Amino acid sequence: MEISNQHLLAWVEEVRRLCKPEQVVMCDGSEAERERLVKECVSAGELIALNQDKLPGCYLHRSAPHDVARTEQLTFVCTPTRAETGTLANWMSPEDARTKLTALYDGAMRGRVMYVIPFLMGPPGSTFSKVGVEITDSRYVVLNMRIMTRVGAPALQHLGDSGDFTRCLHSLGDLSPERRFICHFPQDNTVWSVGSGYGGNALLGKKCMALRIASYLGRKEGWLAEHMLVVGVQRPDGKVRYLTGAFPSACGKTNLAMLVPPQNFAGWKVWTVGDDIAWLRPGPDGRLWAVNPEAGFFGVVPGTSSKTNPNAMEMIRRNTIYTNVALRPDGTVWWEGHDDPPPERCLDWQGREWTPASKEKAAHPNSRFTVSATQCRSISPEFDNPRGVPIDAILFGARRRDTIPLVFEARNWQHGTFLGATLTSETTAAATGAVGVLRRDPMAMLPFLGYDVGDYWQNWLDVGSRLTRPPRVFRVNWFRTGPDGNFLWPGFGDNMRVLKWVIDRCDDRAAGSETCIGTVPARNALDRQGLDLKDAALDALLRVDPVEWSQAVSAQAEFLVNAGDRVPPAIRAEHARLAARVREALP
Ligand code: SAT
Ligand code: MN
Repeated sequence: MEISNQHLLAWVEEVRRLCKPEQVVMCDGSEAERERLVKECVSAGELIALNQDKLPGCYLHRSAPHDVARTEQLTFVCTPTRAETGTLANWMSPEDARTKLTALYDGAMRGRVMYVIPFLMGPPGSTFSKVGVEITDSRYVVLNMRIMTRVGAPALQHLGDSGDFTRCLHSLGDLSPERRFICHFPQDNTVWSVGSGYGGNALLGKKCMALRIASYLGRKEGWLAEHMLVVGVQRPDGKVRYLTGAFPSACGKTNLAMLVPPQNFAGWKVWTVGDDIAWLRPGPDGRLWAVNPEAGFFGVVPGTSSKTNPNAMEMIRRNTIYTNVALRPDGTVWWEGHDDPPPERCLDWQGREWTPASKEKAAHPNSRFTVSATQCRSISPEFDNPRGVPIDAILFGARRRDTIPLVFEARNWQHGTFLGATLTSETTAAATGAVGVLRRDPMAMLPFLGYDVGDYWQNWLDVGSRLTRPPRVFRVNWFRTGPDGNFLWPGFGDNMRVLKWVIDRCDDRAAGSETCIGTVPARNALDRQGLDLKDAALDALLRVDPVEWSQAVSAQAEFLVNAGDRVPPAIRAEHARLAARVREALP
């Protein structure tokens, strides 16, 4: 492909001299390119062709066994001063990072092909959209980026002669965690990643650019880059309201984004705009507008079934790259939670013989599908709209077995910002490390912050102050458990019942009950038709226990200290107000 942008060409030349590849290939996003790369990957063993009758266009990739999730401890924000990165993200000085990584990149592509991928994040022709260019020595990365972003002409057209693009450099290196670094240079609009071929570490348009770098750009330019799904909820009268939801990785964003309402919700429909990332800007009308910068879905596979996500099951039957799932003898794939029972025998995610008697899981808990958004039958007609969609409600959700009710509403934007700021969740397999550990995850952005968290909260407040019709803000929790340890709420399609209450609140037609933490649904305001949920279970789901909450308030105080000295006074004030209300509610 002919590229005439001098800034781009100069950077490619600079990287070529450093990495010393045998060949440089400019990616154009064409079908011919895809076919060529797939063929090469299959003969090199980087992809396994699946049963093309049953799963047309589908392939399986097995990653290195120690390279299966984001490695947060090896991810750095490299600002000139430590204070700009703040206390919650890992900091490395730009000089140290450049020195360390330059040594690792030096000659790293010897004898290999260096691919140059111009990509656009966001719809073509949108003022929201941003161009990135990823240089990589991984064909798997090229194939995934082609699905997850708009590659080639849309990016080059958007860029024109400008040098305004995110420079994303990636090399597999030797895949060793000892020599793995994911470094962000927000001031230079640059990402350097080496030593991993896994999703969020290697597909640099996603978390690295669209969240860490974009959050920094958003602060400079007055908008928000968030770890959020975006959906349109259509009422039986045809009116669609849009909402976003911030949840940590592997807490069900993809399932919620593709939700199919239960039987008795005739006329209701959920439209998918995005399942992972939202870019949000105040519009001239005083509302908050959102686009999904991505073009595909990189979803968690285990647990995906016709019950939990029928739209996804249909979507991943063709043209899908599977990473780290199990392979059945007939060339189809399987995972824990699949519709089919465990196969008598198969190959696990590492290619080893597996039977139901095996101790380990067949699919890795963080195995993934990569698939184009165009294949999703619930994709919103507004998906590509350069204007974005107007947001009426924002949900903050996380995994919490106690304390947090199924849903409650914030008093206003500032209180809503506080709810997001103090989000706490149990960790999942999406990052390496222990699973099920409670940690603070402000706005579900802990692993993706591109600058100091106090400044980040201030940007939320500043954006809010420019909205004359701000979205309402809600906290949701599908994961509360009863005394037996089982989930109290069925989740999945039944989450529609919560969405309906949220939408009805936006229309001022759902009853709420005031508590010390916010407004929970009035007992009969939550639609339980067709659901076998006893009053006692509903009460347990909606219960606000002041004793539990006074512990939560103390833990929040500690966290607000750890968050550093740039925490906005408005956030501290919300905390003080909550503390006072909880104290009053104590028996
Ligand atoms: O691997 S990714 O970071 O892209 C997915 C996730 O953890 O949310
Ligand atoms: Mn995510």
